Amino acid sequence: MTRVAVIGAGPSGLAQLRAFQSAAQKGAEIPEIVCFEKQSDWGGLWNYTWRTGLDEYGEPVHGSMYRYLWSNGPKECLEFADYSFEEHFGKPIASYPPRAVLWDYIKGRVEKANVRHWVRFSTPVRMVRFDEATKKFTVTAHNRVEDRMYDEEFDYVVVASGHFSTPNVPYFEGVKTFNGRVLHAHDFRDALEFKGKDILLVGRSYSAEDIGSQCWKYGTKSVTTSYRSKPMGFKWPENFEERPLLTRLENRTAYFLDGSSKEVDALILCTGYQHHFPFLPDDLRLKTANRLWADSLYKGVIFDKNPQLFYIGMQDQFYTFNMFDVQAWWARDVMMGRITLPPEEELKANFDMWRAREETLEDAEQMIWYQGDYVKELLAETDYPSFDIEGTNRTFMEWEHHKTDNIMGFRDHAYRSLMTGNMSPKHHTPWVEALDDSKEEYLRN
Ligand code: FAD
Ligand code: NA7
Repeated sequence: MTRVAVIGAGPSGLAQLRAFQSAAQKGAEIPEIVCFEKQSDWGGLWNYTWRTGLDEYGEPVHGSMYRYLWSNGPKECLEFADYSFEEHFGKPIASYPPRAVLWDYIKGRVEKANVRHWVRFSTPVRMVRFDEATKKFTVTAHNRVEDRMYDEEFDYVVVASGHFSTPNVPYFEGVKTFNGRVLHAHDFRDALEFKGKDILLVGRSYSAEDIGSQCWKYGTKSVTTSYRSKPMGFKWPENFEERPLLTRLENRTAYFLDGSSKEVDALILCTGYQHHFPFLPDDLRLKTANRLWADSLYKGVIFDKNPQLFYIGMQDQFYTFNMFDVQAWWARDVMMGRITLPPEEELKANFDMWRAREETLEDAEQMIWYQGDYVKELLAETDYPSFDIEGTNRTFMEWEHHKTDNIMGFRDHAYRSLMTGNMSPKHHTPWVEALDDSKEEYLRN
């Protein structure tokens, strides 16, 4: 029997499980699926952990999410086409759910699909090898509960281990002797730690924007963000400012490229993440920067050096859950022989076309249409339930405009579901006043 290994049970890995289960549900014969998950529960980053550094087994902690995290984009843009929010919660809900609410939603679909028995929890994959003669993979996994390592053979491997977990940590002069707290966004957990403090964040992307906004919301004295390329440019509140790049630190003073300086209590490096696959040898390992068209992936999914190896969710993301779904459905259909791969020249030409267009992208709007078009291309080749991608793009545009209008208020808006056509209600409390991020509080009528 054909065997498929899925590495990771976050949104991408779970999309792969649901893709196979949905084929089985329609009567198809599917391969045997084994999903290896290093954490003790599923949901990937959405499964919050209080731990930082190493976990209870000495494994690097996967989680980069923090308390009080609310979706940074409208839920209408990530909704599963085969499992709506309304189906899960039994009513329409507001558009920017906190982490716990989204985790519940992700779990709901795979609980309904009854695929938990496919997952081996607390089992990190240690190594994957490919044998050119037999065309099979050997996966070495470590059952941490029994502290036992073992090998198993597979015909296909799907890497869905995420790429927002291993921090990119640049060095700044004087950081060794800085008299305040230094951490990377990966280790940020509770904004209340910084209440009443002056904090400095390096970076200008989602983490800097969101951790800065959140610390501000929970009572930080001042937020300074420092950019390398250009400022974020939002209309920040009074005690929130953007400065050029940090050049050095001395005691508690931070110096910036424009010659200015500021006393700060903490330095939070919001400097992004590395694609990091310590369990993959040179011939199977994806090496790419965080970009919309990742290196080495035909159709954004198949590894160019081995057509039996798939990567889900490895691109930089506007689209998330429903893009992972479309990728997983597409990968499934290749594995099940429903899609015949075109000759390599054609795959390469397709890759070059997407890469060339990626290099022309100038702003978020163009990037959103680009990723939407990519999702459309894959969607057309699978039986994933079709959904309104242009409508999704337009919702993303509204989101961008709402952020530009009011960065601390964009989460108070509501949008129409592209899956059910129903308008979402406005949340009962403005985001800046909503300090309780529990599921119960969010879903309260
Ligand atoms: P992950 O969620 O990272 O899951 C990967 C899984 O693989 C994990 O469970 C991990 O334990 C497992 N794993 C890793 N290595 C191994 C191994 N060797 N063996 C076995 N298992 C392994 N997206 C949104 O749509 N909206 C948001 O608001 C949003 N906010 C975000 C906030 C933060 C701070 C971060 C970091 C990301 C955010 N994202 C958001 C993007 C996020 O990448 C996706 O939502 C989603 O979690 C990606 O799913 P994934 O399955 O690809 O990766
Ligand atoms: P991103 O989106 O990869 O952004 C990384 C940021 O870090 C970006 O602004 C970079 O600056 C900046 N960076 C990287 N290296 C440096 C150095 N050496 N000096 C200064 N600045 C640097 O990561 P995020 O963590 O913000 O977001 C990841 C995901 O988490 C995202 O999908 C969200 O949904 C949540 P640049 O812009 O290149 O000038």
